[in-house]
Amino acid sequence: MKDVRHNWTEKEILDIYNMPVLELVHEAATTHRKFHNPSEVQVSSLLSIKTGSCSEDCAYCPQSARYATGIERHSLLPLEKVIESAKNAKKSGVTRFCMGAAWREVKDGPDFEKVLEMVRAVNDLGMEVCCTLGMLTEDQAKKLKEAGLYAYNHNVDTSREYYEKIITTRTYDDRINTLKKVRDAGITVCCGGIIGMGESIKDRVGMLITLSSFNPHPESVPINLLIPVKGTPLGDSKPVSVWEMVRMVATTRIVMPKSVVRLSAGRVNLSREGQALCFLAGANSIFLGDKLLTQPNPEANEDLEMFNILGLKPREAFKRIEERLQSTIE
Ligand code: SAM
Ligand code: DTB
Ligand code: SF4
Repeated sequence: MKDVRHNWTEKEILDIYNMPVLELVHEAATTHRKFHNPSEVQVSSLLSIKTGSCSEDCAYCPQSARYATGIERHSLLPLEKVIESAKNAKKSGVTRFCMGAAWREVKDGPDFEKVLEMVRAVNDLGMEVCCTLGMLTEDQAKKLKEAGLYAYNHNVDTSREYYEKIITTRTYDDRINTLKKVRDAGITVCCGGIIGMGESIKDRVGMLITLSSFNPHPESVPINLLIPVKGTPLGDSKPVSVWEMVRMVATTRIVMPKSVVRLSAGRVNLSREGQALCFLAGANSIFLGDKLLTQPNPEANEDLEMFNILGLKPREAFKRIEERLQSTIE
């Protein structure tokens, strides 16, 4: 059977997700070793370049203007602050720098011009530059590419069916259209979602059907564990068990064998042992640094210590899948 498939069925993915968990981890670890160097982890860091006051109603998000979450809001950061933050990240071994803005969509004008400058500046530091700015037009995607943007993050978040329970101010198809524009502009795609929002296992599988139907698959797939933030509609959500995170990561690895699977938000609520199982099950990217966009992440020192214990090492920048495959074979 072909290694990379775009026609996974619900039954096939459900059967994988529901395997006895150790069998599942073994299968995912085997797939992982076929396509990736299992001791390499891609290390990214996040900077919120514009925080809060977002017009959207995403039920999980502390940055929506509709919920009182007490986060510190700010308009677009000055270029120097961004460069300083990227330089610091580079010093701690980070190879991908991701800039996030709490926008529904990008608007042409001075702010977008400033973002283009930021992209150029971070690219000049020799880092992979990623942005997550909301919806884009074709022209904006092209301009970001020309400025040196390497990846664009735009998540489908959940299944098509569950999506409308979480977000009403834009549609699943709006998201997919932006992702198409990103792909057509020649930017790599970073697209995943969240578990722990009250969705069913079928919804998790539905999200994986959407993601794996993209051809090519997204180069990165972030799996976020919901951080329940007080003031948001999902602030009182029950925590999901670590086994569900392990199952989700493992299933993602099997269904999209060549993609980088990122353990994204929510690592503060996972033990080291829990994260180790996720790495075994095919996760091969994290965010380093004590803050995500607005919410806490483990301290960088603790993560570097975890890497030491687990024998993991940060992967160098711009290493594409073909080169990684080569280094796995060597
Ligand atoms: N405004 C842009 C957008 O929506 O695409 C970019 C920023 S948005 C914060 C990026 C992603 O962060 C969301 O799609 C969601 O998957 C994730 N996220 C936001 N809040 C979260 C939370 N409380 N827990 C886990 N993931 C979260
Ligand atoms: C993604 O999937 N997770 C990151 C990144 N893409 C931009 C964001 C996580 C945000 C967690 C909530 C916060 O810090 O505000
Ligand atoms: Fe706005 Fe993005 Fe948060 Fe939704 S996820 S409220 S679009 S910042």
